[in-house]
Amino acid sequence: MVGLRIAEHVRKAIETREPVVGMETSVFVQGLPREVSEGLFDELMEVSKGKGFHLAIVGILDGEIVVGIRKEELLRMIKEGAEKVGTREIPIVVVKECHGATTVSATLFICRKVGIEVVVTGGIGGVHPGGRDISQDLIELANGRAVLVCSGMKSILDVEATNELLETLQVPVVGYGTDEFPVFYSRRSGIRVPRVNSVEEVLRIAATMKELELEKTLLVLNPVPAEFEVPLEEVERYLSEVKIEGVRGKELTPYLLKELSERSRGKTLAANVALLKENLLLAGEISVGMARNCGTIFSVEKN
Ligand code: PSU
Ligand code: MN
Repeated sequence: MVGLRIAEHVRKAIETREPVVGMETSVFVQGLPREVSEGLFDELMEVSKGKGFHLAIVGILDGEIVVGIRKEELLRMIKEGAEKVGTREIPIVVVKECHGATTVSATLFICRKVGIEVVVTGGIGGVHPGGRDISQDLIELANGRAVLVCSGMKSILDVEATNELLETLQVPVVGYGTDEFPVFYSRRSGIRVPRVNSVEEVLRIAATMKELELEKTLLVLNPVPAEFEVPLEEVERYLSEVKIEGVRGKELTPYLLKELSERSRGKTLAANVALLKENLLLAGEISVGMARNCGTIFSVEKN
């Protein structure tokens, strides 16, 4: 039997249809420096309490899948090390009884199993230039229904190819208050996406997906706040200075994030933290709205 532990408050919230937002652990373990992760955990918990929704951070501890990990558990993962885990790595980490820091794909997969419909992150994986390294995230977005709030993906990825693949996979994509696919630190990429202007509109699209039984994840792209934006040309300049030879596979994302933060003197890190908070606020509003609407537009009965 696979070990699965759901934090009591999260279990109750799912059962009584209170708002819950799921979140990955890879962003804390591989994506940010340790000191930042520690403070951010508290801040995000405060946000969720203040706004009246539950935050369920997902990870794997000693092979047990945990939905709603506690701070000391996150700190253990950071200290003792945790494998970066996409959906396909879940069974391996479970059997080997080690720690697993979930990425977007694994988090969406686990949230779907336990009934969490809104998930938040900073950035998703995508198609790397050359087209041979394609993130599991994209496949998982096409595997089942949820709403995922993020700020796009890093501009090192092939944004155009990623957007095309999302179309191929029939994943609905909307820009929240923007007509352009945001690229993590930067608000603009030149690649157009359909715009939504309110949480209400997001909720209606999600409800329509449910009614149509379109079993895909609605990708809500929320650009980094303007005051924290690092312009695309600047990010590209830093990236051009980074040597990536020899860094492969799942090591690449964490390596690039660290290099960028050093080269920008912390600007990309500040942007990363700011967008995570903003994305959680938006995901929270969406989850609150979904819980409120439950029993009305969300309970479309099948004949
Ligand atoms: N992009 C970021 N920060 C991150 C990630 C992506 O700016 O922490 C993480 C997320 O967990 C995402 C994963 O799901 O990297 C994608 O990794 P890969 O490209 O190896 O699939
Ligand atoms: Mn990859």
